[in-house]
Amino acid sequence: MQGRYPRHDLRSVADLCGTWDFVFLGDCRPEDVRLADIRFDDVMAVPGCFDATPAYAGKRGLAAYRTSAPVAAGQNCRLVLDGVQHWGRVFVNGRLCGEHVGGFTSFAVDFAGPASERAEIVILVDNRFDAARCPIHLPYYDWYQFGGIARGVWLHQLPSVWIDRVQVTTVDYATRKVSVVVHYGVSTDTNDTQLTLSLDGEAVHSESLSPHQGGTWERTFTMKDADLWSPASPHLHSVHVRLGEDDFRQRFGIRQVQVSGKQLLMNGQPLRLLGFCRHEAHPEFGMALPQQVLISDLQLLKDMGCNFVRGSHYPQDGRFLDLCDELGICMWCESVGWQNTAEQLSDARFLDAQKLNIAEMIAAAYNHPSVILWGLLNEGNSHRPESRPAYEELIGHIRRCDASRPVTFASNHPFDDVCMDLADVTSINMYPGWYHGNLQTMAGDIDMILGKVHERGFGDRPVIISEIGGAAIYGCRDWNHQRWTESYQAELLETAITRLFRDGMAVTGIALWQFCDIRTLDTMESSCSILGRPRGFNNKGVMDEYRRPKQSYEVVKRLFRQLARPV
Ligand code: ADA
Repeated sequence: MQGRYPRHDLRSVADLCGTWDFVFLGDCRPEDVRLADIRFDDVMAVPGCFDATPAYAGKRGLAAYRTSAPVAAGQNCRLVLDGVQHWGRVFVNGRLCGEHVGGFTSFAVDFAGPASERAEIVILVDNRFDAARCPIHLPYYDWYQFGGIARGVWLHQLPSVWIDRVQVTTVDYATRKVSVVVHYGVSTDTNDTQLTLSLDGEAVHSESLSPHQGGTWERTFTMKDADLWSPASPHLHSVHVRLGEDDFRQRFGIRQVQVSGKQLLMNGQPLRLLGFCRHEAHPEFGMALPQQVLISDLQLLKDMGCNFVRGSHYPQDGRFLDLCDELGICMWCESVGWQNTAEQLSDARFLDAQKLNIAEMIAAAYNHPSVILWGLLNEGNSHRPESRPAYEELIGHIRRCDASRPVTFASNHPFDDVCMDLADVTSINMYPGWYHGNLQTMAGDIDMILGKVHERGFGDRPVIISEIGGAAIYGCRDWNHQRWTESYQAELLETAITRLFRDGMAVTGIALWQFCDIRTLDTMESSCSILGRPRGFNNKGVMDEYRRPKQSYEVVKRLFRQLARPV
């Protein structure tokens, strides 16, 4: 991912975003496609979701995209694709170079530079549901899974020794000690390759390496007097590494997130997280949000006094994380998942796809100081003992990829969860006043659910209410003040926030469900069938899908701003 600041001064990187050739091949298997027979008859925006355009609205099937780019003949090349929804196969000059499962993570495809000076790139993209091919995108999930090359595409030309990524970890915020790990690759043995490193523009280290194969280089540095990152003062720093002919710039923040008893601490200070669950969705753009929408979403979050976003239910765009780093919004990043069953959690293919998704999510988001929590398996079957091995395996996998952040999962089983002890932070989804009870019984239901969490011993650490909310149809106002009206939703959210943050409740955070309305699936075979989703939308946003405010917007804003004030 190129990101919001220049990653490379030396390496040649071409941005391939723009207009690509396109054809919708429909109901055809990728294995049956002969590249030479593809007749491109249309064009499509990259990044973009083809089924968010009126011409292909609602279509599921195979599509082909094509572009071409200049390359230096014979040079090693790397194509970086930040998100192909939700399965992709990449060809360069007619040769198969790689494929990828899962739509929300960046992947790279390497190829030796062609003899010619142009690379023709063709990508087959499939947005159909096929659990065998793509086990982590299942048809019953409660959001519309758009298709297309939904995030950026970049063509890198690599020298014979190159830097894959640079990871910066705060070892000790008090002394400003950070560790820098450089992951590098080698195509030709090289002696005496110079590595130089600067921090915030100042050269701090230089040495000679003889890399014969890919590996890692690591060293710690103390950045005396450097500013720390926090939501209130989101200071950022940068490391620039030069290795032979290649270079890499990485932005980072100095901050540590720790669990201490019932508190979540950042740099020793307790955090109170106030925010929303957010899908990356817009009726006109699908899941390929233009920069302007990312920025305006953050403006709205800030306006409401939020300092927290739960990225439901998949890794969010790196450009959004860049903005969170700059604006001081804390992020919960989670891998793709939704109400996965014990049977799915026992399936090796599903687990392998989850592990890949988790590893890619963490590699891409590792350096973002805004990311404070890793999440997984939203509302999985964590109440069934058969699911426990999967939770153990996947949580262990997260910790092996990154031991520096706490791990959590949103559970909808506060009474009978059997995996909760595996997490560092207890996170509970609940819908009092919406799926059960009413506005009068709601406060009592919240107390009862939280009481149960404490009784079962899961309140001895930070507790986040990772979903709570109710739906309102934008513009629906009625004297009866019943479900689906804006006033019912506004009162429901007011009750939820005031009850959860009244003295003595001691929750660490809240992620209201949800930021804005989102298109969802059209099915009867799901816990969230179309009959409970008027217009085909999940209408629990405090804004509609075009970010027009409902009555609850001002309510949340008033309450969050009060709660955000230092006590
Ligand atoms: C669940 C789920 C959300 C959404 C919500 C709802 O808690 O995690 O994705 O489906 O319910 O609106 O019912």
